[in-house]
Amino acid sequence: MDSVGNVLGMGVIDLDRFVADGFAKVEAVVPRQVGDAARALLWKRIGLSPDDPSGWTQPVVWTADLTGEGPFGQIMASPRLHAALDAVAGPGGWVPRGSVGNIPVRFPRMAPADDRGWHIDLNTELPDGTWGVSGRPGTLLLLVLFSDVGPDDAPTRVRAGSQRDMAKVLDERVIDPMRNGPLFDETGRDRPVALATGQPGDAYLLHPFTVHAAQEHRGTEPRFMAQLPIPLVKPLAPGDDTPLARAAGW
Ligand SMILES: O=C(O)CCC(=O)C(=O)O
Repeated sequence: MDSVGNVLGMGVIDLDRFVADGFAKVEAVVPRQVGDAARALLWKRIGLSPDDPSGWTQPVVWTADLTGEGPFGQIMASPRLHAALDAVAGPGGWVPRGSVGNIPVRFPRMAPADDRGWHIDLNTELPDGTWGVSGRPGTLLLLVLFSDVGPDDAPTRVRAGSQRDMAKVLDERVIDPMRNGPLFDETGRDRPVALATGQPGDAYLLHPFTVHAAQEHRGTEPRFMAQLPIPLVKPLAPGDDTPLARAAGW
């Protein structure tokens, strides 16, 4: 167990798992009721109803929280979330943000969207303000659940341990993810696949190199989840002494 984790993350995040698998769950960053309140706001925002499936006509509806209103602000201010981020990135190694950002709502009972490819998220800002992917990432990925997500409810798929494979193929160069689909598809493909299941208020921290993908919704209740980058104070690099660096195999 990491010494930082012993002090800051104990009981919040399993750092050994994070280092081995490239992701770990943080249960109840906020109480379930806060996650439920966030979902209620999101239903209004997308103009659909949990009680009227006739309106569920698209496999994915994108919404967002850009202001940190109510429950979203509570989530981003969560002491449990902050402890987990301190444990993974080192105390003060990440930049707080107040809103949860983009939220794909995935609906059941229809042909799935064509957005289920294996990938890692954009992690490196270029001087012109555009983003690419590199082995010196400036972000890690946070997923926050706002609905009950079981194995059939379109949980994000995660190739456990794939961050180590990705660390070997990336370097200082910033690449365009749109031109590197086959690389992402291939990297870590023999790794076991884990599912980001849980309940409203649960979260997952993903290493910026961990390969993951959306999937079809085979359940009955729409899945609400935020996916947001958490900025690092400085880009991750070999020689760093954090669980993030150790997870990369450096
Ligand atoms: O499960 C999802 O909806 C997509 C998750 C994802 O691909 C991401 O966070 O980048």
